[in-house]
Amino acid sequence: MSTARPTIAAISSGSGGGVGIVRISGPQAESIARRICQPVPQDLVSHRLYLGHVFAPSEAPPIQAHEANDAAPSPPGLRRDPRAAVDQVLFCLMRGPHSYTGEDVLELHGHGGARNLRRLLDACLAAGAQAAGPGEFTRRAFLAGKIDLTRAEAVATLIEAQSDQALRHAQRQLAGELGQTIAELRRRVVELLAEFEGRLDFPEAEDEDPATAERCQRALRGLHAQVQRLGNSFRQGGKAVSGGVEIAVIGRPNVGKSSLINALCGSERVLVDAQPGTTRDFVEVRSDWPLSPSDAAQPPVMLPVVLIDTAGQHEAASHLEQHGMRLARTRLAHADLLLFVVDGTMGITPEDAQLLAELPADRPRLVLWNKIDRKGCLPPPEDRSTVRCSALCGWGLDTLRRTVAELLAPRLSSDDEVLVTSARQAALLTQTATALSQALAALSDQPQTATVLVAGELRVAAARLSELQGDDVQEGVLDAIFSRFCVGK
Ligand SMILES: Nc1nc2c(ncn2[C@@H]2O[C@H](COP(=O)(O)OP(=O)(O)OP(=O)(O)O)[C@@H](O)[C@H]2O)c(=O)[nH]1
Ligand SMILES: [Mg+2]
Repeated sequence: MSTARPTIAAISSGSGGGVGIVRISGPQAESIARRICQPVPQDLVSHRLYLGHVFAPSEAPPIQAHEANDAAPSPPGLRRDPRAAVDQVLFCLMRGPHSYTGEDVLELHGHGGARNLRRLLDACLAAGAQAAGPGEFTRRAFLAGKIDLTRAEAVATLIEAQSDQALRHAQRQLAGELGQTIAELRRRVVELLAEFEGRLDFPEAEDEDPATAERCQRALRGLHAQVQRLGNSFRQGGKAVSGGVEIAVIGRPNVGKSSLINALCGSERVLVDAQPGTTRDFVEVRSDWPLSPSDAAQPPVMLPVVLIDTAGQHEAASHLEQHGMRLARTRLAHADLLLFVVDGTMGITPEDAQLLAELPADRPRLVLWNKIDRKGCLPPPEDRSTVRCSALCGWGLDTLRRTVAELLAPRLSSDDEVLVTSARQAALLTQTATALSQALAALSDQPQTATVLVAGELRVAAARLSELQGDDVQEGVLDAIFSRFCVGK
């Protein structure tokens, strides 16, 4: 009995466009082609485009059961009327393993348009295919060993890319750069592990040569530093590159936080009112900021940002406001940059000073001296971290954008480095770094007796790196990763 996976089908092209693609993958791909496409030559050549018509299988002349190996040619002389066709298509069969999924893959290139593509897909489903789930083609490519998990994740990053920089990083991951770095790190961990396990097997032969201990320590230190740097690259740039820079706008009620967000987006996205306490929930607004001046020859480089409007922070808050303030504080703990808004007519009040002191110290921040259009606005302190602006009149916003870009420049100019762009990868690298640092600590404390401990930690480190590549990874983890994908990818 065959244990082959079902044949799956989905619309694989995005919305719009003159041409759309329906993709079918699995053992029945060829027999489905023979059931619904006409004409299909008997000696159908792999990876070659053919012109033909697709018919719903119910309109097909009688055809035998469509098991994997009974790909019968369409009977000659029984040509169907093209006027009854679903669509005229170019179709291509890519026989496994030389295909995206490693299985037989059939692609139907039909006319674009959601309705037409849906009918093409229906013909495939009626001919025996099952509707594919999100990311199921890429999941099959991973399970067939065509790509490792870092490359599968790069496919999702590529599709979600909001900037040229994100696209470049995704392409590099897709080419296997991160996978190769991880494989090399794992090779070095396993090499060290073999050395320590050898000592476990032959304790009498334990090498107490101080030069050997020093060499192992040096190797561990080097590995730890590299893993840590790679793990940190997510916070320092990968997150910004893949999802956009998160900027939290905070301050007391009524200082103009929501007005500033609207001014920066150029449209009314959040509520503004003269009454304090207007914003209760945090609100996320996506926007694209030009990073470089545009000229006629070249479009500007755009930085995708997520502006986060938050509830005004103040002492005498109602129960509901306090809830909003708590939510705001939780959200700003994950932001890449903090914009603290001050009402320039009041200057830095004692409450402002306290709020400023309570902000996470490790996050870049700017103070926005707002409402400078108003009479009696106080002079701001003369420092580079204060920007004067008027959300109402739009003054100072270009300076603000420029200053933000300068502050984030170190994170955004890391085109040459391999970056980690998923939280899963970053978490596994952090766990690897922890295991390596514990191995290092054990080796430094008791160089003669640490063998068991060091071997144990190295085993953990090797396992985490394997997980990163996708070995021994649990179904649930795969489900979570591929649920990010769209259907058809
Ligand atoms: N003159 C002047 N008024 C401003 C400026 N920015 C905001 N305002 C006004 O200040 C009031 C409060 O603005 P909001 O943007 O709602 O302030 P907020 O900080 O979001 O307030 P909460 O949501 O209540 O915390 C509104 O009446 C705005 O029109 C500015 O630059 N100049
Ligand atoms: Mg507000």
